[in-house]
Amino acid sequence: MKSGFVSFLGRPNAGKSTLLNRIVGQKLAIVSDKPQTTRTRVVGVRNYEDGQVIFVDTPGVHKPTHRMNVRMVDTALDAMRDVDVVALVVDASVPPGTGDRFLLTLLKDVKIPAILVLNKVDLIAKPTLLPLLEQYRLSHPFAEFVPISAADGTNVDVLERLFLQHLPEGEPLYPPEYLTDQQERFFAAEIVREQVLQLTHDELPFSTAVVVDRFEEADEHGLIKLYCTILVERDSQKPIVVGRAGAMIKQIGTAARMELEQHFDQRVYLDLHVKVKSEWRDDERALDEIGLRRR
Ligand SMILES: Nc1nc2c(ncn2[C@@H]2O[C@H](COP(=O)(O)OP(=O)(O)OP(=O)(O)O)[C@@H](O)[C@H]2O)c(=O)[nH]1
Ligand SMILES: [Mg+2]
Repeated sequence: MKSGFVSFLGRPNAGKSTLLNRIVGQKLAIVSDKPQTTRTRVVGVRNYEDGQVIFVDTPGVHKPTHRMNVRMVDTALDAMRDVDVVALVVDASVPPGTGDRFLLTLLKDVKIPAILVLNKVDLIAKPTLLPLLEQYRLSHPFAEFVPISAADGTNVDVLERLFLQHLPEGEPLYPPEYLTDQQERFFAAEIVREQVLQLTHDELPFSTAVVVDRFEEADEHGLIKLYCTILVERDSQKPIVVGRAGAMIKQIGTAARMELEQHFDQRVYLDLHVKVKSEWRDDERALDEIGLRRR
């Protein structure tokens, strides 16, 4: 038997969370087409006949502009320690840049096997793949190079076999039914935030957060009651999230409720509020409150 930890490292938007969800077969991490979607580490366990892998999804590494971003990047970098394999997930559909070079320098200090995952190959023409692989081959002694599509699943099974190969021998660390260490409150807040990300634009995706104020377990009618606050940074942002005559907040609420009901397999009553909390991205207490890890 093999067992151990594999962490995903990469730039924002590379597809790390999509890959985690694909591998564990459940939506543990929210996904969006905007960068910096994941803000904390998300763990997912997958059991195989011959082993158990604990996958660690992390926030995309970027230049921090606020305390929030410092915490996000610290979380990603910390996840390279105390794991057995690190997978550098790269978006093959965009040309490598300074962010990629920064990640490669970080890998220099890493003693564990590093696997290069070239994601989104469904978006690129085959001939562009080889030169890209060659470029990465010259840049770091990766243990493996695996082109995949996390979106359509291409080659993901091959990648999973390679992860197992590079893990140490060992008995499973968690019982077979164990999936994640994330709490239900986390999923509730993230599912709401995913809709905010999907339905808003410009600065809003970056400057909003969701706090669960109250989470009432299902009552005798099987109804979960959830009271959440959407934080924004400026007075001018509140009317955007609320929308004309409340149209936007209604849309966010309806879409989130449907997702929540699917997630909890229960009926959900969702109450959303929008609150201005200026500079919350630089407010350590606010960051604690929304559950961002402190180093
Ligand atoms: N076409 C295509 N799109 C993908 C693939 N994998 C992910 N995406 C899309 O890329 C976007 C970013 O995906 P995420 O999984 O949120 O990326 P991430 O690396 O977790 O991003 P951060 O959390 O911001 O670091 C989403 O719109 C995904 O649907 C893929 O293999 N092919
Ligand atoms: Mg992510």
